[in-house]
Amino acid sequence: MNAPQQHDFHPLAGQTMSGADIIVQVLADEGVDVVFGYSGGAILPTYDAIFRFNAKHPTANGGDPMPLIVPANEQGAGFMAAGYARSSGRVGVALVTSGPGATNTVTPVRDSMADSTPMIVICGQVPTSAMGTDAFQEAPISNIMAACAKHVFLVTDPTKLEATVRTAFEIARTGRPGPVVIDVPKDVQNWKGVFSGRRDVGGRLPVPGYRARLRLTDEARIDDAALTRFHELLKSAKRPVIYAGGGVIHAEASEQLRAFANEYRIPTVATLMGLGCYDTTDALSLHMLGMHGTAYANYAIDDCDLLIAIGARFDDRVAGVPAKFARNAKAILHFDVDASEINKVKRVNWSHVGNLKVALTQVLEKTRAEGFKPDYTEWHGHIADLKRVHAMNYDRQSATIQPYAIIEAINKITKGEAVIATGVGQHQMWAAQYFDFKQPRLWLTSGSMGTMGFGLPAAIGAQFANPGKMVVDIDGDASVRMNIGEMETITNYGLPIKVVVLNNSGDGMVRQWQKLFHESRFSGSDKTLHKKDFVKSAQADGFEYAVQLSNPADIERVVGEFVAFPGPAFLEVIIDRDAGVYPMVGPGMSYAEMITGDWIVSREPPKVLDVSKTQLF
Ligand SMILES: Cc1ncc(C[n+]2csc(CCOP(=O)(O)OP(=O)(O)O)c2C)c(N)n1
Ligand SMILES: [Mg+2]
Repeated sequence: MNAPQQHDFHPLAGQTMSGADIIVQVLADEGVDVVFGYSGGAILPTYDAIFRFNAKHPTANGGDPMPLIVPANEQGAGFMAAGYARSSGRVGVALVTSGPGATNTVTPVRDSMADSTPMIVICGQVPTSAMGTDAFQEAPISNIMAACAKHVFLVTDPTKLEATVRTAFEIARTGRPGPVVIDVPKDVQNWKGVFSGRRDVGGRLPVPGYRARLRLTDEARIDDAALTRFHELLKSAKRPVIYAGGGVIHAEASEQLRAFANEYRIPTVATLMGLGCYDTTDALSLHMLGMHGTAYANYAIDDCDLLIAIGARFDDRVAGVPAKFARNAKAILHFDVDASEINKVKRVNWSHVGNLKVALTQVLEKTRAEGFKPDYTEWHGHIADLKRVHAMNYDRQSATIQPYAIIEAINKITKGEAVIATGVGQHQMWAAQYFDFKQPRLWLTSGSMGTMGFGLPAAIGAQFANPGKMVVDIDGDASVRMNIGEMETITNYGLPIKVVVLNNSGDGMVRQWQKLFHESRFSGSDKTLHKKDFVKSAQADGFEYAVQLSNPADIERVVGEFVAFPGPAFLEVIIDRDAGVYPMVGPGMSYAEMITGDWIVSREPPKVLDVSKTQLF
């Protein structure tokens, strides 16, 4: 017999409410404690509902239970919601008006899809009677977003509004997380009807296909034969490496990953998105692999005889030349929640699709039961040599500030415990390489999309999700300009975020590629003649601490002062314009051919780059 179905009703069930009130009530039910958004005609009823909700339910200290945080631009709201989600694992919410308000969130929606970030964007829409007439501020949001969101709902039947909003949360946070867009016409917000208040699955839309797929992966277990095969493959390896990706963080499986890796002391590399899933200060952490990974991580990948990929997808920044990736591995094993990632880029010898927490627990139980006791002494010695000989390094005597020194100086204070957000470019890679991350969800960066302008709003969202935590934004002079309006958002809300701009007077990463592949023709990437005074700009935005640092002798003192400042603080650092990101695995190159620059020891003399092999940026 089936167990009796549990019904869970909200105390307000059965009451008559407006559509807008229903939206806000469901947000509250789902635990939403902050909304990021910008108002406008088509979303006014819901803005009004939030105002009334907050007035009616003050917190113990008289505050708003669901504060509404207003950005300078809706793109900012989207990235705030994403920063909130990435740093907490909870669903971030953005609330915007129709037309331009909604289209301004396309970039964060696509960014969140590409990096598997759970987020909900609620957009106002023109009234149903006006839809399709090119009405004022009408845009075909469900069509536009369908191509880049995990799911889109256009609510035309107001009786389905409540179930739709509840289902949106379910879809955003389950399986491979992602953004869900809900387009709500104004008449649907103004409609009055009964609040069902049903919070269990019966109060949601029937999405049988989706739930069936979820159940399959949730209930998937590695069967005995596969467990035995896993154990055999592991047992026959002398030089195993774990290659851990963002999936470990999304699945909240960092603890299980650490338990498995540490039980056998298996060296671990992380992708850009996986940083923090394994403590980077551990002796067996090889930090990041890939195009700009550490030389020792990439060499370890070349030297390993078994690669265990966990929640990682062999993307082109890691396996640019799939055939040469992990070329000495006798076997590759792959755990993922998404079946479409298996054998997508690289053929694997063993795979499992399912919940990572469960799968990692299963393999650890199996290997324990088998009394697996590997002796990796030789491999550990090799790893220690790789880390020592090919350590990250730079010109420590330089007369100009080297960007790496700034990250190192901040890291010395924050010790792998601060939340770090970034823009996109060289500064992003330097931050990834030189910061430590002791825990997951501390590293917020736009990985797959590589969206400049991500840093400031993501840091804001993260500070709301983690009020007591140190949040640092490491930005580029170009990236920060993209959403520079959000500097004022930081001071408007008195957020103690530390904003660093590594100023190399231009699009450094673009310049690096132009140097390598376009004979140093710096087309459109030079900002030496730009007029912006970043310190004055920060002061104008209300930053009481706004300082420029240009002398290497002042680094320790100024960075110390800056990090210790109790409120919002801004630091512009004039860095060596020619500083590069090394190592670099150029297009078409294998890890063995990686360029390590002047300060990191390479195993092979650098090769001449052949750009013709790929058109990838
Ligand atoms: C929205 C967007 N536009 C263009 C690019 C292409 N792009 C990648 S890095 C980069 C330069 C970034 O310059 P800056 O923020 O100053 O960082 P730096 O590389 O100098 O550290 C550009 C233009 C991008 N990633 N995102
Ligand atoms: Mg720059």
